[in-house]
Amino acid sequence: MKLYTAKLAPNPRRVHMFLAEKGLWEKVEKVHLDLATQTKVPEHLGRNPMGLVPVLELDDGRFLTESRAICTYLEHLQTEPNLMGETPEERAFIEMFDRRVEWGVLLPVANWVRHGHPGLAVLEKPQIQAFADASAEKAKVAMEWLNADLADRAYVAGNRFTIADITAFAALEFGRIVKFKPWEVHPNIARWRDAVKARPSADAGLA
Ligand SMILES: N[C@@H](CCC(=O)N[C@@H](CS)C(=O)NCC(=O)O)C(=O)O
Repeated sequence: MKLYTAKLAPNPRRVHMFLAEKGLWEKVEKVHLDLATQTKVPEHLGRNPMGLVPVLELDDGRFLTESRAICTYLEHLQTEPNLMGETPEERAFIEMFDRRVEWGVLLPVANWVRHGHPGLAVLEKPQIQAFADASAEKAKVAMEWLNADLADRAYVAGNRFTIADITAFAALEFGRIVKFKPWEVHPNIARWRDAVKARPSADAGLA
């Protein structure tokens, strides 16, 4: 398998962490693309018509896109450690929390960074500062419910580490580009982030 990916970008980072947690990091060849110059070219559009990463090329030559779909595939390929739920109920709740942080945290943080940071102007045309500002507000509001959710459990989806923690962590790490550091004001987020950051998978793909 071959992963078309990029350093520092949040969706690739979700897959990097997932691979590392599964012990599959070394088994997948990584091809790092420059997001400014190598994703909207015919070669990559042939892999993903949206011109985005990550893309997992399977051994039969098919291209799998969408971070969560890639993770679902990897979860079935390598069942331990389980990151997406064992029972129907657990699977559904983990998916609920994962989608909640994907749409409620990652999306506003990504829009804040992409529309607000000059370094991302090459990817986001036009960059709209008002949208960055509105997204920043949404991200800050999201931290209120995330911090409250984490008051009575260790991790985003319950008392064990799951894909939902990977998504939330990747989102907050990306937010550091705009100096978003909610762990400095939200104690439960701080405690949770320390625990996730201490996992070896947190550094996967950064070197
Ligand atoms: N829904 C997709 C989103 C993928 C995505 O937005 N990838 C970004 C990096 S985080 C990208 O390739 N950006 C390049 C660009 O915007 O041109 C997923 O979950 O994988």
